[in-house]
Amino acid sequence: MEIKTYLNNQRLAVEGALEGYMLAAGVENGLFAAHVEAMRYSLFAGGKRIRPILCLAAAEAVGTRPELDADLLPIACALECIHTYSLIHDDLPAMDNDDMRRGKPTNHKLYGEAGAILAGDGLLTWAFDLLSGEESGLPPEKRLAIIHLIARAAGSLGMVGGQLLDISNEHKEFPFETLRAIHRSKTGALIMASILAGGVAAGADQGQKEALRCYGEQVGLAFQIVDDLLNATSTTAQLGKAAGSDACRGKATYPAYFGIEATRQKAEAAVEEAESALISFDAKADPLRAIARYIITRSH
Ligand code: GRG
Repeated sequence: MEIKTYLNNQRLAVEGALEGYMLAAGVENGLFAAHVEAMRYSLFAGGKRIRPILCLAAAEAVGTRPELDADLLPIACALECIHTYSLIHDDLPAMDNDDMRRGKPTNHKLYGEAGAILAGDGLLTWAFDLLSGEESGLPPEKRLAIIHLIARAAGSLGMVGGQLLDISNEHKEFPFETLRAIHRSKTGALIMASILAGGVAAGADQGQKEALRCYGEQVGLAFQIVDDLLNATSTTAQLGKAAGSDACRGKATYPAYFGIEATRQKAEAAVEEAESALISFDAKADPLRAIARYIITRSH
């Protein structure tokens, strides 16, 4: 399987669906046009769409029902909306105060702080609109389970809590376990929820859910380790956002604890564990396997 082609096709499917749902919601014009423009600016700014793609790939690994993708796309899109909201808020002056993201000015640089806060709020709320609305044909009990696991992952016990833990520990020394807790909640929780949501939608049994959980844990870890490595070793032009910003902000990172080479080995080990977690799955899990490999070779 050619992973680049697969990722590109899935990305286009997610982007097409996002466009379609936005048009159908009828929010493009009228009184709220400026707000929707700010939401659209970040939503279509060139993200990799890795969370929605993981969601679709996890469902593919578990089941082959042909209409599954159509049922799942609103859920995949909701995950991307939540991720985009988190980046808009993360870039705000009150948080990381970043001017550039994906090679473009950050949301608040164009729409002001209030506009960016509300663009993030709008995306987060729209995500739950998509999860609970008419767009998906999944049965209500599956939808409820998915909404619950995504809400848990995005909220105070997941991404929001992790962000606060991260910010409040800047310029402080703390044990490595705290760094793992920051990563697990700030970055890992939404990645895990994306994978489990796909599994639940496809009707994963207990054993399959457990395997997906192990895979998600390791892929989330690899993703964050690589993010730390890229921040430490790439240029701003390569990243499309400020390189070296972790060190400037006094953020603890894997390279700060272990050095670059040992950090690379840890990323490789996490990917190998992610692959092992899928041992009981057949070839339908090949996209999940390839995504795990892609994560440590990505350049931005
Ligand atoms: C504001 C509640 C709140 C949370 C923010 C996600 C996040 C929490 C902060 C972003 C900081 C950061 C660099 C985290 C490391 C991993 C990460 C989420 C990277 C960005 O995700 P990608 O690489 O981004 O999937 P693209 O641009 O491809 O969408």
